[in-house]
Order: sequence, then C-alpha cells, then structure tokens
Amino acid sequence: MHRRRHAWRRATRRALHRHDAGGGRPLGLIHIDAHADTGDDYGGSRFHHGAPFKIATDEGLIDPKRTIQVGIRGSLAFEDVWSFSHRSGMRVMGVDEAIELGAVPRLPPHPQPAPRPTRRLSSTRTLRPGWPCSASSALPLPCSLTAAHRRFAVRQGGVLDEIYRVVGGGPAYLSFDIDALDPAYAPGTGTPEVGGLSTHFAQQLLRGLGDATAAQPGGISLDLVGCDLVEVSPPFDTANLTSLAAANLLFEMLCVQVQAEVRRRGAAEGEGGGSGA
Ligand SMILES: [Mn+2]
Repeated sequence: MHRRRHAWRRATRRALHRHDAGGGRPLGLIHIDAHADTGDDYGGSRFHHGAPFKIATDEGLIDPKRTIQVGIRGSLAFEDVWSFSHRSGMRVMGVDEAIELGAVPRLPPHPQPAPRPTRRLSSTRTLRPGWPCSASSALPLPCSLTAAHRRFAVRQGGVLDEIYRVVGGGPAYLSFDIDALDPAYAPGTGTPEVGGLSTHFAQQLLRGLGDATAAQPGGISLDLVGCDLVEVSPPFDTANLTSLAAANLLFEMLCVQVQAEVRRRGAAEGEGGGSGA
C-alpha cells in the first residue's frame, strides 16, 4: 500500500510538472504530516514511503526553499533523520510550534486599555498596566484582560502566515498525510504518532489556504495546482473515523483548488480579452 501510495504521489507531481502547472519551474509545497518524508536509502532502496520529498527535490519537481512541513513529531522527529529537509532549506515546523502559533492569525478579541502610569508594587517589582500585561500569574491582573485574552493578544500570526511567507504567491502543491492528525481523530493509518493536530485545526488551516471569506477572513488565496491526501488505511480504521476525517479534509482541499482554478481562468480570460480588443 505504501509503495502504491508513494508511486502515485510521485506520478501526480510529475504529471503536474509536465503540464506546466508550475510554469516549468519547481512547485512550492505545503506538506502536512507527522513525518518529513525526506529520508534516503532504507533497506537497500531509496523508493519508499519515507522519501518522496527528497526524490521530488532531487528531480526538480519541488523547490525546497518554497517548502514547509507542518506537524512533524514522534520517534523519528530528529534533525539527523530528516537532515535533507534542513540541509535543503525546507521550513520544518514541529507540532509544538504549530499548536503554539495556532492555525490562523488571531486578532486581539478584546480592546486594549490605554496605558496608565507604572504602578510600583514593591521595592523590587513594578507592573505596567495595559498591554503587555505582566507575565506573572502571581500578580493581580492590572487591566480587564483575562488570561485567555492576554494569550490571544500576544499571538503573532498563525501557521497560515508562515505558509504564506515560505510558499508565497507562486504555484504550489499540497500533500496531507492523515497521520498529521492525532490518532484520536485518525487511528486508521500505518504509522500513527500521538500528540498530533486536531481535525478542527486542520480544517481551519486548509480553509485559510483559500480565498478570504466571512468565515475565514485571513485566507491567503494560495495558487494551488494539485493536492493529495495519503496514508488512510481501512484495515486499521475504527468506526470509519479516519475515512470520515479524510473525506472532510479532502473536501476542504478541493475547495481551495477550485478557487485557485477559478482565479487562474479569470486571469487567463482577462489576458485573452485584453489582447483581442
Ligand atoms: Mn506520515
């Protein structure tokens, strides 16, 4: 199953490349996975399910400088295991960083009070009211912000911002390995890793790759030219949890791809109309 999966992934990217989806240039890549999949020789072969993105880079199908890997963790999450990712310049984001950042940027949900003069609490400690509030929970809050509000207020963007910084506005491919999710949400996979992303996190992130909407005003309108979702293993699935999650995430991915295709066609028609007038 892994071999078929891997071969399909590679063939898909090659087809996209030949179709000039990337304008003849390597594609950007958003890779959401527990594993970086940039390994090398394993058991005498470099063709296995832990190596597709090294091969894709070697073949010039993806640009490692425009590649971000999100959700990396587990017993293989050491820099030397995925050294190719780091050496080639891919942005490797572990699951801790992803969850700390949040999927999408959050605006401070609470108006910030105007700063007031510093109030001296003791001979050695001072507290400046207003943002940023004191980080010490032992001190009384100097303003009306709750702890949750303060946490949002200091959050700097989300994973979505980092994806846009790395991948930019050029053509990109999206590969989602279902084991990026916590096994609680997606147990039916061959190499589950605990401590993963929630389905809701993934939905927010994928929706954010599309156009800005009322539900997701921070959408980055990614120029998505192709996508896949891999590693769903029905024999390991329980109560169809994994296939349910996978089908819903694929729906989100296809929505993003359709939005990108509509933009491309609109741009092409605009260019065609301009030249014919
Ligand atoms: Mn994986």
